[in-house]
Amino acid sequence: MSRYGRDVPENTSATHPLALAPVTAPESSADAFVADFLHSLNFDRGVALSASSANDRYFALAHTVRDYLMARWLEDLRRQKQSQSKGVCYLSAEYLLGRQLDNNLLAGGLADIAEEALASCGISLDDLRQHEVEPGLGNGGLGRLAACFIDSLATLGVPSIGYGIRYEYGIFRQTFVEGQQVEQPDSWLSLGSPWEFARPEDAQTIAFGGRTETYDDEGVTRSRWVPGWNVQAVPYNYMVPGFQNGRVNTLRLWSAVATNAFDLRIFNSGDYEEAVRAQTFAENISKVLYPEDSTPQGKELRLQQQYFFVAASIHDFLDNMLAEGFDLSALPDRVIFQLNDTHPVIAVPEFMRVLVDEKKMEWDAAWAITRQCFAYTCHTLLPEALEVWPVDLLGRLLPRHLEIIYRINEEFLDAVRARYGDDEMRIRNMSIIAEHPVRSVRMAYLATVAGARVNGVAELHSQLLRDKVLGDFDDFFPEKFTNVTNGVTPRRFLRLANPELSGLITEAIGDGWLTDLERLRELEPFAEDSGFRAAFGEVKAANKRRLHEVLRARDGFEVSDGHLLDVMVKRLHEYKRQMLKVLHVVSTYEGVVSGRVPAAEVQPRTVIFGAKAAPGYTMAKRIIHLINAVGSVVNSDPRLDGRLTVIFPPNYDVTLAERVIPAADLSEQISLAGKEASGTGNMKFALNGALTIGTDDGANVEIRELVGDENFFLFGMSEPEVSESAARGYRPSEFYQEDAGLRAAIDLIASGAFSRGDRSVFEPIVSNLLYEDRFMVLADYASYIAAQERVDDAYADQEAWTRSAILNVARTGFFSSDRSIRDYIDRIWHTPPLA
Ligand code: 26W
Repeated sequence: MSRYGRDVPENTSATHPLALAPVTAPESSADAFVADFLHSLNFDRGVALSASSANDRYFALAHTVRDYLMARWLEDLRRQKQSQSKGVCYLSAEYLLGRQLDNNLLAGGLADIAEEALASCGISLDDLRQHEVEPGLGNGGLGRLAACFIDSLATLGVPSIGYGIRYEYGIFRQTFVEGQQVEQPDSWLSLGSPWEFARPEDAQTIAFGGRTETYDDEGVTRSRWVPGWNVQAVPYNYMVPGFQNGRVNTLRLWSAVATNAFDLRIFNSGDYEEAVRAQTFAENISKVLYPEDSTPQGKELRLQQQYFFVAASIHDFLDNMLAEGFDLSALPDRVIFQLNDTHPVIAVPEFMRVLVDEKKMEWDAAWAITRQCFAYTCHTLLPEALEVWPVDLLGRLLPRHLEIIYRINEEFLDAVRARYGDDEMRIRNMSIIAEHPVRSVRMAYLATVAGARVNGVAELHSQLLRDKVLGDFDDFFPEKFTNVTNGVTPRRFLRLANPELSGLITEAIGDGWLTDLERLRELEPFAEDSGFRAAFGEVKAANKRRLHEVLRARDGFEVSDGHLLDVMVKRLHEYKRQMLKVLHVVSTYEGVVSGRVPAAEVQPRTVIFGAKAAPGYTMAKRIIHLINAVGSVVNSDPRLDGRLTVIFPPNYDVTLAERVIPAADLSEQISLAGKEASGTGNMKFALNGALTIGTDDGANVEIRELVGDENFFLFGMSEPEVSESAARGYRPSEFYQEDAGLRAAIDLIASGAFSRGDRSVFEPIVSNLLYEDRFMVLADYASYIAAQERVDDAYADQEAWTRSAILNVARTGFFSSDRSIRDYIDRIWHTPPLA
C-alpha cells in the first residue's frame, strides 16, 4: 500500500466506481475550466464571484490549474516509486522559484483556455497574474539555478525530487531611503500560498544537541546519539510540471514546528510565554533565509537549518521512496544526492549515522555506499565563501556527526599518507579539519572527500577548482573532478519572459527549440534577412516600451525612448564590479560637465541597475548609495540633455528580471576574471538578444566562444593576467596617477559632487579603490572604457547591431538548463529519464 498516488489499494473496500477510478484531469475546455474555477471559488474559498476578492479569484485560479496538473503528479509519484529506477535528490538550501502561475499554465498548455474562461467570468487573467507574490526562497545565482534545474529535470522526465527549506520569510524586500538600502521582511506567506500542499502526516522528527555514548549490542560495541532536543519537520509539496510532457515532479520544502508545541502544565502555572517557548524556538529554524550570498556568518541557526532539512530529506527518502525490505547496499543504484554547494553537506555524516548507528551496517560497507550516493557542485571561487564550522559549535549541536567526520578524515588522511608518505604540510592542507584560526570542519573538503563527483559550473571555474582551490584533491582524486556549465530554463526566460521574440523564433524555425534549445542555430541565416532584422528590432522596441510601463507603474521612473538600454542586474558584490559601471557613468558625466565632451556626442544611454546587498555587507551598501546618488545628480543635470540616465529600481527579483532582460541591448558581465564561477544572467541576456560587454570570466568565456569575438565586447585582464598582476603586487593608485579620465572620475566622487559636497559620505569607497581595490577595478578601467566606446560605435549601426543580436540568440542554445541536466546525467548521475 503506497502512501503516494491514489492507486487502488489491494484490500480496498471501496465499491463506488469513482473511488476505484484513477484520478483524471478536468476536460481541457473553457467551460470545464469555468466550472472548476467557480467550484473552487465557491466551495474552497467560500465566496460568491460577486463578493470575491482579487486574492480569492487568484487562489481559485491557482487551484483550478492545480486540478489540471494533479492527475499527472499523482501518476508520476506512483510511477517513480514503482519503477525503483535510479533518481536524483537535489539538496539545496535555496530555490529562487519566481512566480508560478504562468509557468504552470504553460506547462499544462492551459494559458488560452484560462484566458477565455476567466474572460467569460468578467475576470482579466493579467490582473490575477499581478496578484501573485513570488517565493523569494533564495539569494541569487545558486537559488535560481536550482529552480531552473528542477524545471529541466521534470521536462526531461528524470525521476527526481527537490528538497529544501520552506522559509517563512524569504529574501528581504529592498527599499531605498535617501538612496540607501533598507531591508523589509518578506512575508510572502501572509496571504497563504495556493501552490503548496502541507503534508503533516509525513512529518519527520529532527534531533539536535545532547551527547553520544557507546554501548554493547550483543557483543558488538556500537555508538549512538542521545539527543538533547528535537523539532518536527513538516513537508510542503510543490508541483514541478514538465513542459507539456505530462510529467510533474515534486519540490518538497520543510517547515519547522515544535514537537510539543504547547506545554499546558507550564501554561497552567501562568508562565504563558514559557509555555510556547519551545514552539517559537523550533519555528525559528525555518523562519528566515540567510541573506548572505558569499560570506557565511557562521551562525548556529544556519547550521541548524542545514541539518534540519537534509536530515528530514534523507529520512523521507529512506522511509517513503524505497520499497519494503529494500537492500540498502543497492542504494547507489537507486539514488544520487546532489549537494548544491556545501550548504547541505552535513547530509554525508547524517547518511553514515543512519546506516551505521540505525541500520547497524559495518562502517566500511556504509562508507562504500555513501561515497557513491553523493555528488558536490561548487558555486564559488571566493575563499571566504567556503563554509567552515568550528568543531565546538558542530560538536555541541551534532556530537555524533562530529565523531563521524573525524573518522572519515582519519581514514582519508591515512590514504593520503599511504600515497604521499608523511608529507605533514600536505596532510595539514588536505585535512577536513582545519587547525587555524580555530579548529574547524572545512565543508568543501568533506564534500570533496565524500562526493563521487565534484563539479564546477563553467569550464574556467572547474579548471580553477582543479588547479587552485582544490588542487591537492585533484591530484589525489583526479577522476572525481568534472565540469557542468550552468544553464537557464528557456520556458521561463525566453517563452514566458519574451513571448514576442518566442513568436518570431517559432514562426521562423518552429517551436522545437522549447525543449531542444540548440535548434536556435537554425536562426543564423535569418540574421542576413533585413525583414527578419526589422521584426527582431521591433520586438526589442516593444519589450522596451513594456519595461517603461512596468518601471513607471512600479517605481515612477521615466525611461526615454531611443536609448541604448545598458543593464547590470545581479547581487551587489565587489568582485562583480558594479563600481566599474559607476566609473563609466561618472566619466561620461564628467566629460560633459567639464566641457570636454559635447553632450550631443554622447550616445543616448539608460543604465539600469538591479542589486541587493547582504545586510551586513557595508561596502556593498555604500556602493548602492553611490549608484543612487550618482543617478539623481546625472538624471537631473540639464547639461546632459537627457542623454544619460541612471535607473535603479529597488527589490530586483525574478519577476523584475523577466521584464528587464528582454528589453536590454547591452548585458554587463564585468567581474574580475577568475572570480565569477559562471553567471547565469549572462546567458539569459544573450538568449534575449542583448550583446555582452564582459571579461573572460565564468561562462562569459563559453558565450564568447559560441557567439564569436565579433559579437561580444571583450575587455580586461584574463585570469592568468590577474594572477600575475596580483603576484607582482597590485598598486591601484598607479592607475589613478596615469589615467587622467580615471582620475577625473574618482576626484569627482571624492569631491562630494554626488553627496551635496560632503566628501566623507563616499570617502571609504574612494580610499578603498585607491589603496586596496581587491578586485582591480582601476586596472581594468581603461580597457573597459575603450570597450564601451566600441559599444557606442557599434550601436550607431542598428542593422549590424541587430544582426549581431540575432546571432547571439542563435548561438547560445547551449546554455539551456536542459543541456546542463543532460550533462549531469551523463557525467555524474547516470539517471536516465523514466520512459
Ligand atoms: C554561506 C554563504 C553563501 C551563500 C550562497 C556562500 C555562497 C553562496 C552561493 C554559492 C553564492 C552563489 O549564488 N554563487 C553563484 O552561483 C551561480 C550558480 O552556479 C553562479 O552562476 C555564480 O557565478 C555564482 O556566484
